[in-house]
Amino acid sequence: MCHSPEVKIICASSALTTKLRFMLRTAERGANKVETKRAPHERYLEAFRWMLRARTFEDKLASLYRGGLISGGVYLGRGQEAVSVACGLFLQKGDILAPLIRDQGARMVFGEPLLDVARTYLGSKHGPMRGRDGNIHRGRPAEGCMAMISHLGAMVSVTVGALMAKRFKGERDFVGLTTIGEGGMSAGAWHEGMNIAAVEQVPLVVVATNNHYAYSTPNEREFACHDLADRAQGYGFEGCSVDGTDLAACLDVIGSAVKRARAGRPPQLVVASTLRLAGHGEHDDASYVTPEIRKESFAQDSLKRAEAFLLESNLIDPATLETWRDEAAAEVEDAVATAQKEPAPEAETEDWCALSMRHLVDQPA
Ligand SMILES: Cc1ncc(C[n+]2csc(CCOP(=O)(O)OP(=O)(O)O)c2C)c(N)n1
Ligand SMILES: [Mg+2]
Repeated sequence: MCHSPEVKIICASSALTTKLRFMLRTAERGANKVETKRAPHERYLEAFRWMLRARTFEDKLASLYRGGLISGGVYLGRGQEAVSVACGLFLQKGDILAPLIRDQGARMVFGEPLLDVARTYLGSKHGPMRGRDGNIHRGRPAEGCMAMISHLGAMVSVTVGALMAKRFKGERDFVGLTTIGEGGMSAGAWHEGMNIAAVEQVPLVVVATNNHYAYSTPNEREFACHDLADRAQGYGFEGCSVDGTDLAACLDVIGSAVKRARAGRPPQLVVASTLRLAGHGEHDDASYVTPEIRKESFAQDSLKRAEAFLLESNLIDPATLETWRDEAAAEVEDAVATAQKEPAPEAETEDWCALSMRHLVDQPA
């Protein structure tokens, strides 16, 4: 469902999949006349590989956590990779990304090295948080990737502030993108951030993932409106919904929202529907998720869906898929093995600042 006449056309996800399938088949034939149609095909494949990398890395983190090798929490984006990868894929140098706990995909696409992640979770003193934070508060602000303060709405204001700073400096053509869970959409900080974003008309995209739970609280105990995207209008945003399990739809809808924000339209809200296919964190067995809800269409696994589509359409063969899996696993193993060999921090002897690494701060004191 879309809330602006201009965006109506992009929001019918099943029609989109049909359109993409057609484009992919056409592109596959390789005729010259399809040259202009190649972008969606290549974008889809690129996105799928990022999803695969994110899932492979997170599966490894889960296994390290179960083996007692990670202290602190491990929070995964399993099932939300299509949304998260699409969030990173349309950003460019000079943009701002403020990711949350389920955004391994977006982080990687926006340039976060795997080694940063491995070092952070494994407590290496060479990590961006110098081994002082065990999970998701890492960032590279000098490169536009904000370090997360909280999952519950704090990052909207931070992103608005970063965008206003860019405006004051006379920069052009930039956008900021931050994410939120449906639970976070009811936090006061989120409301304040959304309001000021529209007042200041900053080029912002907020991608909300309704994964149907905020920890163990189900949707019916979280909000009473019909469609969370309806809230966009009240803030002065343009709003849109998307099936978060459908990679083609996520690419189209989130890509279009980024394009509109960059073109100077009002701030954009996209609400994606999924099911969280993990516990809130790896400490949580999610036993409160009912068998009925697991049968809903929003409970599909976006990675499996994309994989089935690629195989069915003969866009990749099983051997290629296996190679991609092996490559992703090798990258992950490599990053983890490196971080595991590195020393832990020495709190008494080291310099310290809020980000733990002075060179990551925009303007060192
Ligand atoms: C004030 C506060 N209360 C509770 C928490 C713990 N907490 C972090 S995320 C979260 C649930 C968020 O749900 P949602 O916004 O739907 O995001 P999801 O986890 O589903 O991605 C909770 C309870 C917190 N970080 N801060
Ligand atoms: Mg949620």
